[in-house]
Amino acid sequence: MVQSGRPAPLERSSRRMGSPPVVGARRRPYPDPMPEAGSTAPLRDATLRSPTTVDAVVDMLDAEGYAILPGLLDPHDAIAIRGELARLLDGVPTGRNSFEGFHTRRLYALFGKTRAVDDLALHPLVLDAVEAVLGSCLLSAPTGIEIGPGEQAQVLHRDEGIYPVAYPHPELVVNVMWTFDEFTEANGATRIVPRSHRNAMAQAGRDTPTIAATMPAGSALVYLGSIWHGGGANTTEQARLGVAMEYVAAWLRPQETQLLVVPPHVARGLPVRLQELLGYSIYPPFVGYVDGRHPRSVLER
Ligand SMILES: O=C(O)CCC(=O)C(=O)O
Repeated sequence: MVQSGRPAPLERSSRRMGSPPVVGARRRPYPDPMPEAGSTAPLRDATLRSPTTVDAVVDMLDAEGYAILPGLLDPHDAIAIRGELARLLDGVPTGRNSFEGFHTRRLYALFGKTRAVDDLALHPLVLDAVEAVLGSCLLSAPTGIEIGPGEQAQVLHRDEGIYPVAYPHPELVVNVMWTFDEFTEANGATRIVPRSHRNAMAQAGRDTPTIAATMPAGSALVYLGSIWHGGGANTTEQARLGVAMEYVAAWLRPQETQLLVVPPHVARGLPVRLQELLGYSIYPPFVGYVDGRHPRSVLER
């Protein structure tokens, strides 16, 4: 343990932490640019049907910036999770600004409110793909997002845009939108600007062509934090429910402070890997220590 000065490297991670990200390292030249305003070039279908592999997901993220994994959840599980999210959303107000969405309800602090989404965060295919891109990662902003009828399209943005890290840089953020309704063009499926991660200087605006990430309930849309995207407009009479499970490279600060969302007395009972993703972990050699010790020691008190 720490004797004096800086703490010694801290062991006891269930995984090798700090492994280098691979997407930047293996990015190949790719002929198709991001679609510009007025472009009529056909867009590639980024859907990967089951069974698929981590490599296939990572290759699709590298090429297009996103991948759609339809029907990843057992339909009964998806219905049960949907029911729990609906219960939690009862009484939640709509957004405070156009980014949150004046007709959209958001469930923040998800892991402090329910255990229904623990398995989503730990889904082996998805988490392995996320880690292949980011290396060690943390949960950053897991949020239930219910886009209600009448919502306008959200402004296109990059999730990594909140971090003042100069380009070029490795991928900082990967987001996973889990769907609990069918996502359609009409009900506000997430809009994506394919391949926009390949042009650091790209700016997307109202005229930039987007695709709608359409998929059935129980699917996952995995997308890089460097891809331009936004929630779609909902022109239907029904709300569209998803959970955005956002991960960030473990050397950056998560958007929402998960260590406060999930205090030690709650974290103590969770799977070790989930504890680590919530911040009870070390980025080598010692980023994240508590009183000179591994943060998990707090759970053992
Ligand atoms: O709800 C969606 O489809 C995407 C929302 C989003 O990108 C955001 O709120 O940052």
